[in-house]
Amino acid sequence: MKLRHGPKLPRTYWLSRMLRGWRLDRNPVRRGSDRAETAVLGVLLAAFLAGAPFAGHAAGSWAYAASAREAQAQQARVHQVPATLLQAASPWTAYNSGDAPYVDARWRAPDGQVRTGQVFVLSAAAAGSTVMVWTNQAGQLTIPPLQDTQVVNRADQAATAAVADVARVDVPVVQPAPAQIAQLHALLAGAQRPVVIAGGSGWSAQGCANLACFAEANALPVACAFRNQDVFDNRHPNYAGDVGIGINPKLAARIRDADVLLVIGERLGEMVTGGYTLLAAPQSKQALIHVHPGADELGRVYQPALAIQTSVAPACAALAALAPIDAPAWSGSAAAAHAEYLAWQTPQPMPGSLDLWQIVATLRERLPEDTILASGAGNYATWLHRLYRYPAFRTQLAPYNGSMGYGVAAAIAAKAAHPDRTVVSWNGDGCFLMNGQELATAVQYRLGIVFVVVDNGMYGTIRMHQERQYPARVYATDLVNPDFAALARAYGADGETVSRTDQFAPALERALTAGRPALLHLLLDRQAITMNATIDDLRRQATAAPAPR
Ligand SMILES: Cc1ncc(C[n+]2csc(CCOP(=O)(O)OP(=O)(O)O)c2C)c(N)n1
Ligand SMILES: [Mg+2]
Repeated sequence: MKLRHGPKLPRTYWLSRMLRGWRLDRNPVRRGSDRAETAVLGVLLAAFLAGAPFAGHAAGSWAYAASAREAQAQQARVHQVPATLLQAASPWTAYNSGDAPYVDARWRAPDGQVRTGQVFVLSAAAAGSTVMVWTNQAGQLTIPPLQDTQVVNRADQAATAAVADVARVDVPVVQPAPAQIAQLHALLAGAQRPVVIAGGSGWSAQGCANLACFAEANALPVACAFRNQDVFDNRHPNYAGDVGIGINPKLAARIRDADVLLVIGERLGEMVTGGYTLLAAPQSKQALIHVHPGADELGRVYQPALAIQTSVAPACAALAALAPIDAPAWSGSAAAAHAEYLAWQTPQPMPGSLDLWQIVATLRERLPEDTILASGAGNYATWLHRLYRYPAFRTQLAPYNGSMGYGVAAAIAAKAAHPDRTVVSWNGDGCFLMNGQELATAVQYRLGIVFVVVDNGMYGTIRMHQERQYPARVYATDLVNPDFAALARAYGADGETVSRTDQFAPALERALTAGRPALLHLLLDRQAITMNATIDDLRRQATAAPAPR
């Protein structure tokens, strides 16, 4: 028997409508009416199957009417409720006509819960005032006619969700055992060539200041772990450089030759150990003092001479309070390490008309001290890591796990959290292609970020590995890129192409003062694949002496 259906509606429509009715039965709000609808549709279907053709028609019409009723019901659930505004940033100055002033706000909803989210405010509403929050359970944003102090909840579901917010869990602070700090002091007092490596989680501006105080009092050279370069002022005379990809060979030698290695807060993984070569595992030649909050990390790969389980902040406070070691055997080593760090930044020639050494030097000179620099993963980032001097805590956002595209998203979050600070997002072309659509978010929230895209037309890092391991066998690493500057303009951001070094400083100036997102598209010579070798160099070296597999 052939199934028939109502006018203009395919039979699958009303069959699915029935199924939907059954599903909605579980929804306490809709339960009653949908059960009735389902029952009626069931009767009509049975009649239709029993040979009454009109029943198909009636079922279709019924389903149609039922869905209209449902839409109406959803509409009815859009309602205004009074809420108490607790805090709201001033609205943005109008971006362009028709643009809505969204601000971050906190308000107390009628159920007593405190909510946070982006809200739509016509004029600055004072904390404590009652505002109207519009909710819409269907998930569609409804913009009501606005009056002063009227607020629309954009995080639509948040104002009406029946579930409580997830409680914040603060990780307990673990204090170092005083006896272990005394042991640390004794080990250090007996050292000839100590080196400190700082990194990991749990840092604060105070913790960083305490570390600096400890380093100064004891003339210690301090290196920062991979992509944790902002826990020690890179301009400090005791700064020795960063321990990660593309480490300064002189710093690597200093760490290998150290007799006491004090590692504070950092996990001893592949990046910070030069692939487990700077320290022999499991028993390192250096007497290892490992200060870390996680019991699981201590002794996991390396057997330390002293393992101190403690949070970073109290550890640094305890170190700062230690009596300085008199006339240390290593005096002068911090200054030597810092000189080697500076020498490592001496500009080297690179192919093409765009010189990234000079460009990062321009960033160094021009950017305010509290600028946040966000980057992703790729060889393009090595110029930034090696040449930028991170001056203060929380000025570097970079993926410890090497995830590409991080520089875009991290910059957006940073600028949203710190609208008054300069934020630069430093990306490769491959990286930017992974998250570049978030330019729309930056434009939407009027986040004046400077996006830099270093475009070498390829996944350069992977090409580097190909040339080292399989010279001249290029596979799937070329990229066909859009005109990134034009793309930025299409999003509503500023966009400029920079193909020569001398164009960069004025373009940066315009981007910094644009008052909205701006993208600088840097056209890099394809040969500039690493900081010290071109594609041709790598190919030549690999052909002359094939890399061990
Ligand atoms: C999400 C993700 N995918 C893949 C990789 C592996 N990977 C590391 S660097 C890289 C290429 C980066 O290309 P680009 O951003 O253009 O920088 P370049 O190396 O050319 O300087 C790839 C694919 C990664 N780190 N993260
Ligand atoms: Mg690239």
